[in-house]
Amino acid sequence: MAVDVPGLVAQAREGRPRAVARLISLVEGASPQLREVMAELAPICGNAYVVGLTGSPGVGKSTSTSALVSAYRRAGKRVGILAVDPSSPFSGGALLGDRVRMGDHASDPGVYIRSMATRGHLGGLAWAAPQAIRVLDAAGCDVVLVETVGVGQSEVEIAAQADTSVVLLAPGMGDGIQAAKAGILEIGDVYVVNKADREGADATARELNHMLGLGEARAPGDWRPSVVKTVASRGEGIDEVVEALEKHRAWAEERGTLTERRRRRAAHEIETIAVTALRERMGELRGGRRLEELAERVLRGETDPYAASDELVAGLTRES
Ligand SMILES: Nc1nc2c(ncn2[C@@H]2O[C@H](COP(=O)(O)OP(=O)(O)OP(=O)(O)O)[C@@H](O)[C@H]2O)c(=O)[nH]1
Ligand SMILES: [Mg+2]
Repeated sequence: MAVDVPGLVAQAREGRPRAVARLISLVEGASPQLREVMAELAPICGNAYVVGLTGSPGVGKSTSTSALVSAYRRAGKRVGILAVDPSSPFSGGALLGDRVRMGDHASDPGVYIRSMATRGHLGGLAWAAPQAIRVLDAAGCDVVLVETVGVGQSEVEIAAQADTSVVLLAPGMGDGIQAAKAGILEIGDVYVVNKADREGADATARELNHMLGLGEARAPGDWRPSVVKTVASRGEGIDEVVEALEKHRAWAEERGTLTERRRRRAAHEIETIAVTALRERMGELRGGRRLEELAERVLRGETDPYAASDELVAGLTRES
């Protein structure tokens, strides 16, 4: 049954949670009306400030997110939360836990909470998350917090595409090395050493500062990532995190980095959608006659695999 997309978008803009949820389901489920949804959203997007939070499991991302939401709510901002789990095909585990931890905010009409599992999606995370962010943006969220579970390549990718990306660590051996391995030291604009109530927080912050300082020499005016210590479970240090976020945002706006990042995010989105479309077309072709015919001609020596592939690729774009 066709959904009244413009009506739904209008309701979402009024801040109706059910309309927002409905729209996210439409984009997440790759509904046939996905294109219509995206076209409606396009002119009303671009106001939300997107913050990515990433870090090892259990480091305190959800607790920090919840504390950040409280801080933003006190400042009168509307907040969207997107928890993305790229390793899970279910919106189950993480969601349940987060519901509990986000409990304070679940009934707040100024807060949208959404969990998203992306394994099994064509194009994965890169494809689904930005579209859900667009919905939250269009729904009038001033800030969208994107929590990615884990520190694998796809998490790092998603975090790197935020306006500001926060990397969380906790005191303890090996976290620094893990971070370096995952390429996390390149993507953080703000580093948070959470669980600062535990032993070793100062050492971790020091180690982090040291590692961040070891990178290439920065040109004057370049962003120097900040390192903030927090006890998220008690809300300690959260105001400092907000301050660091604001500082990075102001810097990024002034330097043009914000626009640059958003352009890169859009380019990545387009590329992902295009590659997904091509892959789908390719899949259709694989079952069809075109590829068979070309293979036959290669067998007969009438053409070579390169020329045949050129023909196939040209056909892919022409016929779509
Ligand atoms: N001691 C201490 N515990 C904390 C702190 N922040 C969070 N925790 C606890 O650490 C555990 C994990 O916190 P979460 O916020 O769920 O961590 P997460 O990074 O979202 O975990 P995943 O989503 O599973 O990757 C919970 O039991 C929290 O109560 C802190 O500052 N100090
Ligand atoms: Mg979590």
